[in-house]
Amino acid sequence: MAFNETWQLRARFAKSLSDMYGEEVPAYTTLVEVSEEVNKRYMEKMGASAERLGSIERVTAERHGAIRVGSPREMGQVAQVFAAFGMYPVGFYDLREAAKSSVPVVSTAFRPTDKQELAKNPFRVFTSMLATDDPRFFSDDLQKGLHEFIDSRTIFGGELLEMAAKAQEQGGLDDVDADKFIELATAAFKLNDEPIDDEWYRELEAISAVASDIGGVRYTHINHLTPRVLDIDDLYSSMESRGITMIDEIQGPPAWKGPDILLRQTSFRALDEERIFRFADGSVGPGALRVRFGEVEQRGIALSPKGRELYDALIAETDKRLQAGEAPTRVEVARKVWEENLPDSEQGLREQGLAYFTYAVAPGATVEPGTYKVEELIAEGIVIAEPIVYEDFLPRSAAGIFQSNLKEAGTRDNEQQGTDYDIETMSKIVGREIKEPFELYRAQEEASLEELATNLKITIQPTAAVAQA
Ligand code: OOG
Ligand code: NI
Repeated sequence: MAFNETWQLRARFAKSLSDMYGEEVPAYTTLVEVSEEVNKRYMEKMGASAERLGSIERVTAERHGAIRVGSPREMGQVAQVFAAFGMYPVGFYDLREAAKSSVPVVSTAFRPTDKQELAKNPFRVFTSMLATDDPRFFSDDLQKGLHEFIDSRTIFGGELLEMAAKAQEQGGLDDVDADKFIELATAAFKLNDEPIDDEWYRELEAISAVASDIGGVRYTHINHLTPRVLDIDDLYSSMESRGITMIDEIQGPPAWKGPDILLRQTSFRALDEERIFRFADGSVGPGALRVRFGEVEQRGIALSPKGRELYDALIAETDKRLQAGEAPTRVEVARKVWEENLPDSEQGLREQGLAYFTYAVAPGATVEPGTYKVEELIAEGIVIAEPIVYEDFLPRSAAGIFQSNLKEAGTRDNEQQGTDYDIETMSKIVGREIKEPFELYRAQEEASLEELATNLKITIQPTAAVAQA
């Protein structure tokens, strides 16, 4: 009997969710097809350099999912399921603050954390929890109603959780168990056709479509699954020419002549989906809801804290100039701001300590003993730098994606004091320590520098990115 290692379970889970989601949302299948065409075109155009931020095998299989849960209990359970797939919580995102409209959730992302695991299969899931106790969104009565409703449902059943624990303990599962586990885990995220209570759903929807999507139904479901492309501008125009209307712009960094950093994302609008409702008069029948959408992403280089600070400042500067009417679109303004402020080469990013890289000895290279700066070794052809790809999310883009797909802004009472959440409180909720993205990238760069020093038998000065606190 064959044994499925953790990463194999993860790859099977990602594939299984993708197959299910393709049946639920046919436009997703179109998006995946177009993404594959775009990546093929890009490979043909760019040759080997196309794979600088990940092998084509990795990128082709790469997806992120988004799911939403209603309580700390559900968050803890989903963390147990993801741990079985080698996916651990990384990063804290407070979308209540990042969004202009009413998005009452706090989030983390579950993903593999080490380099080899990411290379084998980087499946990650952006996971949001409804902040049911935040009085800016929910009155005392509603809070009570929400708690009762959510506490009375079971999304992750006992068998699924037991198998998850076993998979985690053994570092995988044999074939028979693996089949069952993948089936149960996939089913937990399947769209359910149990009638939805119309009155309750619409009451929450008036506050936020995100609240009704999470707290208005007895199940959860995949909200979206996102393929990765190597050229998101090509993807955007290819989708439009197929007659699929995309949101107004690509979120995150603009297209420009320098290196891709962080994450660019775009989506097409949520579609009205017909679902079965139970109405106040007791009758059962179809009604429309609109919560799911298609999204695509392009990934760039991971930034250091200093790089991230600069990125945030560039975004603020872009907003300012856009307000002042400098150019008609945000993307045009952003491109100018980027060209004025960001180094347009990987070398520039490294020298200023703005982004993370790994370093390896060039084939056959040797060097006299001594103390060196990594940049001089690169200049002499002794060392090769590879960018570290950004594996996480951006709160403002996430809020933008949430928002651009809501029909209404919803309601929110800013006179009330919001409930505090941070990475520590969220770690308690998840039941595991949430890792800081920067720390993971930094550790990766540091480890590669140590290995380099050992291999070349020299001393290497810390890079500008690693030297940062
Ligand atoms: C999650 C939205 C965030 C992203 O890619 O930034 C997200 C959601 O809609 O539940 O997926
Ligand atoms: Ni997403």
